[in-house]
Amino acid sequence: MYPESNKIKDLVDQAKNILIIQPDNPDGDSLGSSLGLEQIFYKLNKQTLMICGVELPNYLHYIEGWDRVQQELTNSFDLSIIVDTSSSSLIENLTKRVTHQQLASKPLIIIDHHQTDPTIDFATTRLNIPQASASAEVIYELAKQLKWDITLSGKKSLAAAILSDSLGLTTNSVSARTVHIIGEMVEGGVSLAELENARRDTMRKSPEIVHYKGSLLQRIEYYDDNRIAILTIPWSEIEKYSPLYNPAILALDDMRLTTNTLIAVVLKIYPNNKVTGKIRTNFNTPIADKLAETFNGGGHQYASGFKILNSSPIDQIKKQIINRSMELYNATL
Ligand SMILES: [Mn+2]
Repeated sequence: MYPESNKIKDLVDQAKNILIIQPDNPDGDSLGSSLGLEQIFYKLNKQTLMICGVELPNYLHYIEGWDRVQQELTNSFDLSIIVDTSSSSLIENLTKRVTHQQLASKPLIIIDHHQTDPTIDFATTRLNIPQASASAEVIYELAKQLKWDITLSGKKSLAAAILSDSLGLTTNSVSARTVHIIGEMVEGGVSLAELENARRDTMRKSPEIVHYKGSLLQRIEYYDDNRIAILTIPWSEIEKYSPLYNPAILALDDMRLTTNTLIAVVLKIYPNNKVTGKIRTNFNTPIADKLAETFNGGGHQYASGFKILNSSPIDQIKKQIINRSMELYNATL
């Protein structure tokens, strides 16, 4: 039993209208976790509203129910739950729609699995299990401990979330328990083939995007004997292609799969000197979180990100990434 479970049960028992919140960088885990909670609360006769500060990207549309996630607060709530982040910088867009004050005036639960220290400091209770492969895994365990029933559709959502964050049960954070949980879901009627098929369908790209991917791959820069791969995406391309496909996702896997490469970074350049970085590292190079922290970002050992406002010129950022990466992996070799 998690120490926070009973507290969470009390808060849910007392609530009628529950707001379920995803971070500004929604992914398969945050979406599947939200939908899983929605289904659990449905069985408990609670009203729910799922919200996210940004529009859900197309590649998440394979998870059934994504279209129930709203961007505006259309109902009052007496309890809110943030899934899959503890970082205040990842709810900035959201707080344009639901103010800090509104959130802080009602009980707030955080359910997360990130290693980084929390910066959302007004939560009533925070259930954070860094060993878990996904927030959805934490939600499944919590539901089990509290004997909350999960509908088949809720199990499908949670399974999709775990498979998404664990890259099909292959990341370092996958424990025997993670695999058992997926087993229990399959016993409960979830078809992994069906989930994977739906996921692959959304990976189909238009010829235009396939060609764009080709141009991205040609622009990848390699440093330090190919150990570091960096790709820069300018605003003009973000504007043109992002609605169709996330440009970073088009290139990251190929970057990581280059001979000798340990670390892959995609930098996106936005107007007003804003730069974001998406970091992925290979097995045996668990430094992604530390590299992100150099820029006040965070995340996991193998996947992390950061955001810089008032950024210095991009070449300087690259230099910083290269120097810090070398420092970090040379220390682990
Ligand atoms: Mn997650």
